[in-house]
Amino acid sequence: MSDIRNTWTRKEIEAVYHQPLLELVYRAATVHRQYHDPQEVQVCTLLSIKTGGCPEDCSYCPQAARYHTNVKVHKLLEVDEVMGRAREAKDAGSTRFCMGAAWREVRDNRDFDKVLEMVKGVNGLGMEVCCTLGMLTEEQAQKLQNAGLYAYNHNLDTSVEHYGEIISTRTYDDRLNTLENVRKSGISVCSGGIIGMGETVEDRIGMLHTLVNLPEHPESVPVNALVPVEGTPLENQPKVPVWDMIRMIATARILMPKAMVRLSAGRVRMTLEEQALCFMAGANSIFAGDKLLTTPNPDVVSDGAMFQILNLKPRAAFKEGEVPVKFEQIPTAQQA
Ligand code: SAM
Ligand code: DTB
Ligand code: SF4
Repeated sequence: MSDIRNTWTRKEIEAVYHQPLLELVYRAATVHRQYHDPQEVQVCTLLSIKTGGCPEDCSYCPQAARYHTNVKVHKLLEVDEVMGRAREAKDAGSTRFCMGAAWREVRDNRDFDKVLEMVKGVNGLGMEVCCTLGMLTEEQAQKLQNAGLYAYNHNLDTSVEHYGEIISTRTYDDRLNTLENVRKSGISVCSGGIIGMGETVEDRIGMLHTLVNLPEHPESVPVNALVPVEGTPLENQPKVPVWDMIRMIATARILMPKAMVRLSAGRVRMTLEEQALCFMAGANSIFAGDKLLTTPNPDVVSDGAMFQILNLKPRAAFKEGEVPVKFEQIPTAQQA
């Protein structure tokens, strides 16, 4: 078995990343087979529960109020509507449901109480429930955990060195602090980043270096390719070569063997063959449905065809193993 450690040096990571491409994919595929069933890919669904009007200045993001994008702003959705969407996602084969809010941070108010209700409800459906709501305190993380939250997504996005070029309204340490609060509460950690934002290869390696050397590896690592959105400062960024995406996925797989490595934003611009190489390199999750949070994503029919052609099967919920499975302990709406 390949070793699991959090003592990786930058030099070691560079050596992994810069191997001849096919050698890198072969090694990642080998590690992948030691820890996962290579035919399984988890199908997840995203829902933007509060869209746009965000006070932050993340330069990739269509939801920042200061940029003029075509995003349709809406306040927090009602619990019933979210439950309907979660049931649809479950019926369509998703096992993880991730709710995103365009907030800088969670505030202790009625909206947060509603989100706690949503978490309880979706958990009661037997899905892995994930949230991405911005910064969190330890107490808020604990409340989410008590409500049945399985995972919390909070991306590092890029390296500490490049971070200031992308976001000025909060710091890298703020991000790490939120991840620590999530970890302390016993919620599974989901953290990754975006490539294609004008970063160097060293920045990509730097981000992986920070992730792998956290006290514990994140259980989930989304790798996003920037979706350039008109009106944002990064609207004219050139598309990243798929080979960069493959190198990122393969390196993340080798560094964090047990993690779910998620082929996240950017699939709309990838062919089936390109996505197949990402799965070969160790990606084992996709977001399904024609919308991510606000931007387009491949439709379920083409993803269904992709699963058939590649003989992939959707992965069941709660297979990470090390995180306590809570949903069975919580009465569902019918039992309560
Ligand atoms: N407001 C919360 C936050 O920033 O943590 C949660 C929502 S935010 C949209 C979640 C993540 O989506 C970001 O951290 C970023 O990694 C990713 N993201 C946002 N816009 C993107 C884009 N245009 N292309 C790729 N990924 C993007
Ligand atoms: C992540 O890393 N990627 C997802 C999820 N975490 C929340 C979000 C991608 C968003 C892409 C831009 C949009 O659709 O607004
Ligand atoms: Fe706001 Fe999150 Fe978008 Fe940043 S990424 S502008 S915090 S919604």
